[in-house]
Amino acid sequence: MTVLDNWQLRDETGAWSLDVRCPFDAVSALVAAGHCPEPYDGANEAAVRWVAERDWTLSCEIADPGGATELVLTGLDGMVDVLVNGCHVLRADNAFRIWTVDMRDALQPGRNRIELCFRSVVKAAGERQAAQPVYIPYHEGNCQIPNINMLRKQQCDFGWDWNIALTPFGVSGQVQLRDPDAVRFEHIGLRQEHHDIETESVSLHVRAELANVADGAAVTLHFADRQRDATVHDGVAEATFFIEVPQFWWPAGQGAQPLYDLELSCGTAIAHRQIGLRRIEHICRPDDHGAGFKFRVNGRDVFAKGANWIPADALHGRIDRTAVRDLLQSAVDAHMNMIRVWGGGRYEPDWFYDLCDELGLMVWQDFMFACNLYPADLAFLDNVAQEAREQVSRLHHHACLALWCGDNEILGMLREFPEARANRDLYLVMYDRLNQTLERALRAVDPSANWWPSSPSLGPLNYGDAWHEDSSGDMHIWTVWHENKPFSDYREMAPRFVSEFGFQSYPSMEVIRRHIAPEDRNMSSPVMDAHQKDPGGNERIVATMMREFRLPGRFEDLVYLSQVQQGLAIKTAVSAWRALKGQCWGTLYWQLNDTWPCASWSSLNHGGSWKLLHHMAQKFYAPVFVTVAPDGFGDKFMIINDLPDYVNVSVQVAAVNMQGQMRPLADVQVSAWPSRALDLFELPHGTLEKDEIFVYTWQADQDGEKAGSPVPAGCAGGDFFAPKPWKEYDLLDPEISFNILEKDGVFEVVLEASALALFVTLEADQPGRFSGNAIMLLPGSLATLTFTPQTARGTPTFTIRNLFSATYGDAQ
Ligand code: BMA
Repeated sequence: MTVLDNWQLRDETGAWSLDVRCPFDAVSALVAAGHCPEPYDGANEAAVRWVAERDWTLSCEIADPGGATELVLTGLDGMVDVLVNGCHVLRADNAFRIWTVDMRDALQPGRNRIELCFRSVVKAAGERQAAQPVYIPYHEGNCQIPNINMLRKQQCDFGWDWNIALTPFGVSGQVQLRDPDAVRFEHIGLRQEHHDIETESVSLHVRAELANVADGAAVTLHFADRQRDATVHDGVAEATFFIEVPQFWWPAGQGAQPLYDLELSCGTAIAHRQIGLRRIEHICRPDDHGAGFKFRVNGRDVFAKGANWIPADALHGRIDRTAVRDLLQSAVDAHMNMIRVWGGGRYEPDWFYDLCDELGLMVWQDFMFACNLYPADLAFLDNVAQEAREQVSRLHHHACLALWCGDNEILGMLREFPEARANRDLYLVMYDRLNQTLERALRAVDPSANWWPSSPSLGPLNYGDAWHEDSSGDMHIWTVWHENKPFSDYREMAPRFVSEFGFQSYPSMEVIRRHIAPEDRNMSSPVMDAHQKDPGGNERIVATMMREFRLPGRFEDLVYLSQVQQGLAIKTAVSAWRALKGQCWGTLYWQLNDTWPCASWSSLNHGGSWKLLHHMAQKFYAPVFVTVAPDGFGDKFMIINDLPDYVNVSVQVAAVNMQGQMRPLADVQVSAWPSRALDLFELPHGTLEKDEIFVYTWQADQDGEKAGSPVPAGCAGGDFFAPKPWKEYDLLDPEISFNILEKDGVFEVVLEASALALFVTLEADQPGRFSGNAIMLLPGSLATLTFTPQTARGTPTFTIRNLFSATYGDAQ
């Protein structure tokens, strides 16, 4: 196939014209060419709006294409009419589909002109809404620009409660020419059959659909050092590989991720796939509580630990593989084993799922529908069915792919939109048609796929409230953030699986400095407001802070404390639900990453650096983890073991006062099984003095057959827990001193405190990765944090913060 690479983009007025290469989005291209200000800086968002409010044409000239007379277009992001030498050959209205055009009737000898006419997406969305037989509601809080639900493109493109509304459009894939008569693989259906767990053997069934081949043509397949020769019959060639002793693919933390190459060839047509051999079962059996929700991988129940994935940038033209790899690597580094590709974004490119295969990140994949209602006419449903079939065909073979889910939060919207409340029959039936369309399309392409109708959902055909009902299915628990409940409210729920819960913080100072001018660095400045898309979000952050902490006086301390607070909120939730292991089987917090620099629920900053939540996640998602579960009687210490086997653990608990004086309380040895969380002991209320908190450490070593083999990372740890809000403690100035040593471009910072120091955090004036942060220091013991700069640029200047420096001292 020939890639058409050199294009010219011009607007309807003729005022703007620029050269672009696919993939691109128009907003990024105009910014890069200096025609628009950087939209992520200051309050520039509005200055870029005009781009999507007009029509644009993308054109290129090609020489006589010879036999390559078919146009193949992927990622056509917008409402696009395709013209060849002025002849209309296609209207494309779905960014998630592959479009093909036979150009033979329109081509001419010599040079040919191809034009992609992009109708303003803002106008097109409004026109489509006006043409609907009934109004189709969309979430007005999320969609700052109306009617995104009319368009099959990324739903967060018109804004979201974390996204800038830049309405990008363009080509996120490629435009290519191909010979319509050449042999090609249209679809490669792959199905793994895992035989009984004793023998562990696996059959890989391959069913290749080909175009332009005669019956009897030969297809050669190579897999795992084996070769099969198949013959085409009715355009299909089939083969099975039997692997007696497979190397299984495992989620991160459970084992390795071996990937086998599969190659198919038929004449000049060649296709490749990377295959991880694994069985992922989605188990939702009725039980005493309701119905469970868990993933079983290769026969082993795996607690899903992770976060929600949103697009890596608000402008798809800015997304690149290296930066995405870094984000996904950060997820794995924080002991995550699953991400949810959320339904308001996009089906990610192939390389994204390749990375997840390599890293051992299971993917919960939503179909791209979120928080809005959608049309249910046949043309729309046909379009969606085709989209779903193509996406499942493209992605179903990935080892990482654990679950397909119909949408994000539409069931809640059916209760929220006044139109849907007034006419539930109509909108529920429309919704069900969409949902059934997706399920059918999925099963037609991959009958063995795991399917879940919606997130959250109590289960198939149950349209109840999975935001508050914890007996079955997956939950979105938003009581703390959206309903302003205290952190302890997380403990009131006994969910089976939590696929969303979150708490906002501000981006790190290193990010703020890049995009917010010094004079705007005030929490309620209009520019900071412009970087907060959740109405009331800033108030929620500060109001919660007033409940939990003494309020900082300086902007930078407030930013820091917002991240400590976010970390504590999510840690409270994860600790509570990991402690229900056996009944609850997963926590995916909202959200892993950011699309632009803004106040949000993310644990990674835009650009990939770690917020304090991510550092805390690395600890609270550790495979062996000790936690405190307060109840009416006292504080119960519990241990969770996510390793594949049991471990022997010793746990030491002490009371520590603000000076840092320790009073040992308990020292126990236990054998911790992976199947469920284990109670260690309970210390009654009154165990601690007024100025004391709990400090505890643990060390695990593997027992049984594995004795002597190295214990994986994350098996020894330490933590601290305050049973009262932090503002009730009279902290002392820990007078932290530090020494910096440089070794091969990595900076070691050795820290020492004179009193108990809490949430001690280093910041650098350049991008890079710290080995840890938000740590506790006890007087008399040194702690070392390392900083690895992103690029070598001289010795960084470090700033050190802790709870005392932010909320006492100068702040008062
Ligand atoms: C969830 C998500 C998003 C939203 C987030 C924060 O419901 O599905 O729609 O951004 O909450 O409000």
